[in-house]
Order: sequence, then structure tokens, then C-alpha cells
Amino acid sequence: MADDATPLLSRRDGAVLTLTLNRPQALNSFDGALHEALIGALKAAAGDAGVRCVVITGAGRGFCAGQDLSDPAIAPDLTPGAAPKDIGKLIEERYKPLALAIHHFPVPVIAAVNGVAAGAGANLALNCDIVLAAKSASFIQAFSKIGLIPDCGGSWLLPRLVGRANAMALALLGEKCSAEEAQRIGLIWRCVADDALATETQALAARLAALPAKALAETRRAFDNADRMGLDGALSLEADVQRRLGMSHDYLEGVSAFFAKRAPVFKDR
Ligand code: T3D
Repeated sequence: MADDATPLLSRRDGAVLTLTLNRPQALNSFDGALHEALIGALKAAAGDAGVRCVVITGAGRGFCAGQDLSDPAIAPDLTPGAAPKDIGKLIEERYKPLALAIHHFPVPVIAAVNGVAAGAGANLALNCDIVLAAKSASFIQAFSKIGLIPDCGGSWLLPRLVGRANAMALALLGEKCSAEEAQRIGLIWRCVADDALATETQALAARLAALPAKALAETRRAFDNADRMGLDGALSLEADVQRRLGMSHDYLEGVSAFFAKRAPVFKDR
């Protein structure tokens, strides 16, 4: 049962940490307390060698509706002539660190999108390494409808995930994209039946947690670096990374386990 007073619920099952955004009355939109709790939990988990996979999901019928538009610290004063607020500061101080924390997280982060994901809530999910969604979930780049651009990394992520044509339509129109359509265009990895989301997520998290964390983190880094380099550069980077990983315990263990026809036991070294 969700505790309404706690903006973020945290549950540890072995090596898997599940963080549940818990403001269901406002579709888990971000106020200051939720931001602080999520970034704090991610920082703590990044320093905990026992955490080998993180899941982010939402309580109630939504995943996350982005910024809480009624948060008095941020919401525009709708009185005619009132001075505008600096929402750039909010983006710099909250959404940028959040997107970067997930993007550089030492172990895989899964978004288990249980319902609507809108605005920065959609892009919170898209920053994660793997996005699994319930069939009834949806993704909305809600920004254009309130006169803003995709933030929380959306301007960077969208064209990379779905190509410029799809990204433009999603961002300019701000229409609801169903989980099935999101899977079809490559915005997310997969959608599953609503009642299978929790079990599929835990099974996926357990699989990732059992894999060698260094190799997984280097895979993400190689993808990101490939964006900045040509094929020659990417091939050289692959050689450098394989040279390092090839000297690791986990490489020897993986190959030994393959020939011994047993499950490998990785040690992240
Ligand atoms: O300050 C800045 O704006 C800068 C920050 C930018 C980052 C961003 O994320 S900008 C984008 C902000 N998000 C949105 O614009 C989405 C707004 N919400 C919606 O468009 C709809 O709620 C949804 C499409 C997500 C879901 O629609 P629906 O019909 O399923 O639910 P609903 O009835 O609209 O919402 C349920 C409740 O949640 C409702 O409250 P009530 O009437 O029951 O008391 C609604 O007001 C509340 N809610 C939903 N989204 C937000 C919200 N409250 C505050 N902030 C929200 N973003």
C-alpha cells in the first residue's frame, strides 16, 4: 500500500532497487520533494556496490506527468502583468542533474512505465537504459502545448531513438503515443500486458543484475561515444575497451563458464 506522505518509495530485492514515484494524486508529477528524493536515492544507489540494477516506476495509474505545474515555487503567476519565473534555473538545477545521473548510472536503469508518461516524465523514462511499458501506458511530449520544448534530455534523446521525422511529429504535435506505437517506432524496448509489467520487470532486472556490470556500463559509453565519432573512431574505441575488459576476471569467468556449461559468477572486476 502506497504511503501518500512519501514522494518516493524504495524497495530492495537482492541486487535490484525499485524506486516508485509516489504522488499518484498528481500522476506522480515532480515537485521539489520528489526531485530531491529521486536524485538522493540515485546518488545513494550509485555508491552501493550491492545494487546491480535500478527500476523506476510510478504508483497508481500514471508513471509521471512531468513537472508539477501547480508547484508554487515554479508555476507561473497567472495574474496579468506578473513577473515571469526563471524556469531555466529549474531545468539546470533539477532536470539536468536527474537526466545525467540516470545517463551515467554505473548499473542498468529500467523504466517500468505503468501508465501515462508526459513531458519530463516521458523523458525521465527515455533516459533509462531499457524502457518496458504496460500496454495501456502512453508517452506524451506535452511541452509544445504549454509553449516549451522537450527537456530532461528530450531534444537529444528523441531524434536518436526514433529518427528526426518521428521525433519532430512527437515533439511538435504533443500527441499521445500509445505503448504499442512507441514499441513499433523504437521509442521504447517493449510493451507487455498490464498485469505482466511487474513480473516482467523483475525478471528483466534480475537478468541484468546477474551480468557483468562493467561490460554493461562500457556498452552504454560506447554507444554514446559512437555518436561523436566516425566508424574508424568507434572501431578504435571498441579495441581499447575490449583490451581492458579482456584482462578482467569477468571475461575469463564468462569464457570458462561457457566451456564448462555452467552459469557464470561475475565479480565486476
Ligand atoms: O515549470 C515548467 O513547466 C518547466 C518544466 C518543464 C518540464 C515539464 O515536464 S513540462 C510538461 C508538464 N506536464 C504536462 O504538461 C502534462 C500535464 N498533464 C496532462 O496533460 C494530463 O494530466 C495527462 C495527459 C498527463 C493525463 O491526463 P488524464 O486525463 O489521464 O488525467 P488528468 O485528469 O489530466 O490528471 C489527473 C490529476 O493529475 C488532475 O488533478 P485533479 O483534477 O484530479 O485534482 C491533474 O490536474 C493532475 N495533474 C496531471 N498532470 C499534472 C497534474 N498536476 C500538476 N502537474 C501536472 N503536470
